[in-house]
Amino acid sequence: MNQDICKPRREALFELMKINDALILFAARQGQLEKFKQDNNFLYLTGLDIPHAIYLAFKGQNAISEFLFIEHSNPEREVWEGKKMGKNEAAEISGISRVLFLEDFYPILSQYCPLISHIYSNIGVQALDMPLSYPMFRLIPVRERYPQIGIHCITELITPLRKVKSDWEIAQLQRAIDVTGKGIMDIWENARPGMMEYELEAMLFYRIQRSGLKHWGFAPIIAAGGNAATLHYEKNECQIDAGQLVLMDVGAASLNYSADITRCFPINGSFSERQKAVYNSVLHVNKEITSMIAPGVKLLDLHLKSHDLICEELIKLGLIKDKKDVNKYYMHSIGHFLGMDTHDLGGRDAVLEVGNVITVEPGIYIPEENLGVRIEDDVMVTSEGYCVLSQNIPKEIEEIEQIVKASR
Ligand SMILES: [Mn+2]
Repeated sequence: MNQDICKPRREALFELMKINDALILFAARQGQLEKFKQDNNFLYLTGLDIPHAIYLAFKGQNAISEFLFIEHSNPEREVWEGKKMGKNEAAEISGISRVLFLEDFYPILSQYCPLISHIYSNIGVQALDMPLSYPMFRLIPVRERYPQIGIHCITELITPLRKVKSDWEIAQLQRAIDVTGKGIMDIWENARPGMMEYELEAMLFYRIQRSGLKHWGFAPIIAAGGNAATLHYEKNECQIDAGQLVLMDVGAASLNYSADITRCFPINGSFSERQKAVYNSVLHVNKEITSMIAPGVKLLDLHLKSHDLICEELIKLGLIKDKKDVNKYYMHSIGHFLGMDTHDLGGRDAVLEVGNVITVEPGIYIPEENLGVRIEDDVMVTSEGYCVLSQNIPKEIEEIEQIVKASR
């Protein structure tokens, strides 16, 4: 990411701000012996993948003032942590010309505080029974000394920008999706009955890193048999028995842009008749809902329709008789916005617009039959309707069986 991408984003955000509003974004912190993952809003606006930095912008009467505060390098810490990014490089990547060190943050902020009406920051959700987020902790002195300043979470302000993806962002998502698809097919070819769920996870992660991506988009779910009926099963620790259907809800990330794909396959290469019936019910709903996607359609209406369609399928499958029992076998919503956050900004009441990317993920979960099926695609809203970004990842029973069997 560089300033050609993130500078126009900042300019668009300034347009949404009022005079005397300020932005303060804190980079993620680097924990000891932890893999670093940047804060998504900070990365979106600055393009910088470095810990501890702070971005400050103030919208004055006639001009915007922007500052970036970064860590000092010091020779002792360099032995442990390596070289830090310098001021010139940070300015070059972000397009923010005034780069200072972190100790200047409060002195500079103090100069602006008497003028500021509202601060938008990545403080996250604040609740009495939750610890303060790090950004909120850093803003406590402001709240105490300048109680007239409103401090707000940046989410609402930035959502209209982040939910419409640029071509560059679509390219990141497409890369993450394609690599995830290759990893899923690696698993179809190499998984065998008797393997552990985490061995399949390893095959996919090998594909992700071999393909030049570094991270998962979210904790992968590899769930065999009845484990698939636990919606957020993340243990991936069970042995896979012959005859089981394996559900994989997985996604690689490309520069924090996350894929989110679910596919199911039979470990021994053939779906049983019952697995086929349930699978085809879910596949039917997946296709029907996808075909409804177009600008102007409400995400909530897609969900309500999926509810009706799954209801019909559950009756056909002999699982329910009464409409009101759908929630017993389908208990989540049809999808969500997708982007830097796997469950991206956008909201459930959203009306779809060109450039949105959402997931379509109907499912049927039958714990009493040790069976759960979900089929999830990532879909971009276009002016003509939609484009399934995950269309190259097979989902027809015959295609999946063929790939699994060909390797045996
Ligand atoms: Mn999802």
